[in-house]
Amino acid sequence: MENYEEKTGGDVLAIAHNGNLANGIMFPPGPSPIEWAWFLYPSYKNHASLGLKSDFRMKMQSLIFLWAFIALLLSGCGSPHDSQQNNFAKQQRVSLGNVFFHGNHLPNPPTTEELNNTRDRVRAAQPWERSLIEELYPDDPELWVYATRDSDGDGLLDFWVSDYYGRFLEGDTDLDGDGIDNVLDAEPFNAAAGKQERADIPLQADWNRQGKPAEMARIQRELFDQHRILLVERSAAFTPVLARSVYDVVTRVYRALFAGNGTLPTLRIIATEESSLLDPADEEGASDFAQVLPASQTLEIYRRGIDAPAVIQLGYLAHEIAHNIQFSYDYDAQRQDEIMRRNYFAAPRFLELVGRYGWTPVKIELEPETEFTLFRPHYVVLEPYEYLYLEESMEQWEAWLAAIFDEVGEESYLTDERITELNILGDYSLSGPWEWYSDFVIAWLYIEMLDSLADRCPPAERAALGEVFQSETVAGEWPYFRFENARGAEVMAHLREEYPLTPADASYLAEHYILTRHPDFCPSR
Ligand SMILES: [Ca+2]
Ligand SMILES: [Ca+2]
Ligand SMILES: [Ca+2]
Repeated sequence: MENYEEKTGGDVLAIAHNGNLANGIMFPPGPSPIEWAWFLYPSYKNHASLGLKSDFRMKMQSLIFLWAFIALLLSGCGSPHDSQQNNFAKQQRVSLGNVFFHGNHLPNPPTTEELNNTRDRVRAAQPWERSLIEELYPDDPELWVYATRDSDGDGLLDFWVSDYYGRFLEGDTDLDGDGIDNVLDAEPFNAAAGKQERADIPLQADWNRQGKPAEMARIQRELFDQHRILLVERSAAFTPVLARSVYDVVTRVYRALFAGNGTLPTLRIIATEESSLLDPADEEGASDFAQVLPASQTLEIYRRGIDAPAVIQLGYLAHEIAHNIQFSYDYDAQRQDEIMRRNYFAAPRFLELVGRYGWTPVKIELEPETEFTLFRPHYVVLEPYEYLYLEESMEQWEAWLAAIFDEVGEESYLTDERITELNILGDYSLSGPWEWYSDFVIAWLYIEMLDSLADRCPPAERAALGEVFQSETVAGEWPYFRFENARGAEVMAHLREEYPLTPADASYLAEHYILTRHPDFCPSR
């Protein structure tokens, strides 16, 4: 651990229990470590495998290096470099065909002039921009065009790209500039086509017309008509269970927020996708449940999240929508524009809120290498802060947690008194104030659900249920998250006040999400 921190200058982002730590991974040359900061990587991850994002890039880079090396060795005898790369390039194009909704048109192919211009612009770009785009799309100027194109010339690029393998993400939310959002536009790459009379669920995404189960179609219709949230399938399908979980989180967990046809300006789309990474078969992405993309106001749910037990879906969806809520504290047109243009985040109101619970932002200078003008890598976030919690840095907390883990072992780790008395929920919650807050939302929700059983279940049985729920269901998905540690934390009063659960909703959720998994407890009277 010490060795690791020394090598990385203290910017340890991999979490203490990740086996990869032993190798002492260093940050790759190029953009400074701020880009890997956890803030705006609001993915609800498996707590056992945190920090892997910095590994991805290393692996990607060594992979590219390996291809080049093999190609050099074998050039002339049927190069595996080419076939590997072709496969990769093919995946990029398949992914573009699902970027807004399943089977959307592909972008218009570049003209010769566009290709030449883009080659020139890449050649003239800042070195860090040039090397990243060349790594992401090796020898593929057509993809360079898509990554740098601004179809309607409004200054917002058509796409953002994931820094990990370059998966294309929605950038300009109406890229052809015809006034219809991409996701509602039957022809998102054609300003002269795809318009509708009014912004409605389009044919290509309408579950009613696709013959989905009536309950799913009703949920999609209600969330869109009343709350302006579109449920949309991209590379993966919704399940009836997931649609129900989404519906219950919006209309019950956040009932007060969405009451009276309420909307959240920072949540527009909830989409299902196979993976956060380009290749769904890539194990590295397999532990991602879901993620919020603030620029396009989208919550993406991945395979792990789609297949998770319903009560886990309830938890990570509440966590992710809490991120949309965090962004909404400071939402206005100008801030949204800054996020969409360059991923610049300013969140004074949210920081003031978490400041009441021990979080202190420390202003830092952004490195020049975080400025991208040619294209927009998603995880390069311009957030001019690092954070202290109870006056200790994230690295100090991580080292402290790791020492306790080493001392008492996995079994007793999160029940250790030093951890419980500070109401620490787990490793991920100490990666920054954003995840800390969202993890407390899960804990608050689960505790409210369990407590709602008070009228039908004696305290000892409820406590036993809580233990089994924690150790069997929750720890099965998130081994380093213990919601019970939230009991007594100061922020719980804020959450109760901000998101008041009605007794009817709390007991409905307990019944349908917890007791269906643990039916031996608390029989109804
Ligand atoms: Ca544009
Ligand atoms: Ca459009
Ligand atoms: Ca159009």
